[in-house]
Amino acid sequence: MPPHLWPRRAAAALPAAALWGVLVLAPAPTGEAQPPAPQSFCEVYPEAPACAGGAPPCETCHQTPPALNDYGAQVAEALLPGMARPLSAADFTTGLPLALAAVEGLDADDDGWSNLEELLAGSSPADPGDQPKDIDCVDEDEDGWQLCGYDLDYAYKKVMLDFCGRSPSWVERAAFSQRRGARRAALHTALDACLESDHWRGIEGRVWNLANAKIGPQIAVKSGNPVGPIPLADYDDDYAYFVWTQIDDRDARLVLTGQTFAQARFEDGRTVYEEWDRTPDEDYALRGVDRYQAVERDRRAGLLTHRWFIMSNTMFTSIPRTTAAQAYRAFLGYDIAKLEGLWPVASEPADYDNKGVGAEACAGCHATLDPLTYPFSRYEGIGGGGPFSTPYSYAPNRLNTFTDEDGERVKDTPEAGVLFGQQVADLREWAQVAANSEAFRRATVRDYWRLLLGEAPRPSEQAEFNALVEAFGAAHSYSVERMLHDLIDTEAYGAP
Ligand SMILES: [Ca+2]
Ligand SMILES: [Ca+2]
Repeated sequence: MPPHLWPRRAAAALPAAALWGVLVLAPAPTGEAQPPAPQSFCEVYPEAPACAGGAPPCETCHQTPPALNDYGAQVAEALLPGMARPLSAADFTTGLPLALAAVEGLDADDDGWSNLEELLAGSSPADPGDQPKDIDCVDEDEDGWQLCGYDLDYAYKKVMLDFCGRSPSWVERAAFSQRRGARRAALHTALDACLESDHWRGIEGRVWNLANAKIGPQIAVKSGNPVGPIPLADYDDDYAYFVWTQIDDRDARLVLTGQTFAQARFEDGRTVYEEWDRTPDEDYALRGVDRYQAVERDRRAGLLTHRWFIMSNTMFTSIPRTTAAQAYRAFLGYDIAKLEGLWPVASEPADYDNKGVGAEACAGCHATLDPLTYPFSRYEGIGGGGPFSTPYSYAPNRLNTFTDEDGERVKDTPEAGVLFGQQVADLREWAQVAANSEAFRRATVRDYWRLLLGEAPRPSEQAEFNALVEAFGAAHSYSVERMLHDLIDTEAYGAP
């Protein structure tokens, strides 16, 4: 399958994996979408772009499942004709390859391309508006890059818009186009320049806003400037630190493992980031009680121990499951509430705080979530655990002060926990394991992919996405900027 026949947006926009989940879990009485269909389909057409992500989108055969589209209807008609409906899953699986073969030469959407041509090209056999692109693929003679669906002039405009926040002027576009032979290099020069723009990296710029879901700002309890009515912590520290880890070729793992802080200042027309490091006492003296960072250096773990993160998630709880769940979701891409990233530990949940999490309905998630949470349990939330404690600090014995609320056993809660099946002694180790995980690389690259392409990678884009994820931890040395240089070279980014 020559790549130049792959149309850019063959698959439909629905999140296919999510939809499959629904189908598999909820069998319908008649005329249902068949759970084994995706697998069987991909056994017949392993080279189809729709199968690059493992399972094709439901829209290959369905409108809204279980309703069939025109191609699905042709397949259904050819499937074991004469046999009583509904078919069993076994009959379906046996009959499907023959039925698919029987309709390969037909043209369900009457657009001039046979069903087989469309499946192999990745266009929809049920949508006449979606057709294989038959472009003569030419090498750019100067550097051997295949243009295929990729359009350098288009990519240039997109880079300027995405990273600089403006369209290129007519003069810039003409100058770019005239650099025949050197446009690829010029594209990356433009990216380098735009990565310095405030649109991209400035206060409230695109990278800054990428942290919104991780930080969860609430002005009502913000300290600093501006200040809310109940100032508890300043999330500007968190935003500045996040951006600082994502720019200037820094190692993005610092977002979880770093032991310093950063501040952002607007100066001479642009945002400047500065790393800083002070003891809690020094920071208290400088910035005051409602803003200082209270965790000692050797107990810090990037944003996980920033004051705002602890304040807004741990709040008043002894075993702060919300904090761990947010860290897992925001930085590793797993939402435990959606049963993602489950690595249950056999002896858990031990329910040290007597919350009833061992009940059948809860135990499934809590066997993962509780051991994930223990390393967070030594960091004070709002007000701390007792009259002599320091809020938002590391306090190894803090759980002793929760026995009135949560019972005597809360004191036995270990500080050690388990992340991805791996034992971790404390939050520092938790953060190291997290930052070095495939999940972290995937979640980080996916953040930028979504930011720049507007949605998660499509099935036909999985191969390019996976290559980026792998390179992020290898050739890119965890530099977001180096990863972005590869991202703008993908077909997904540069094909109109
Ligand atoms: Ca067709
Ligand atoms: Ca078509």
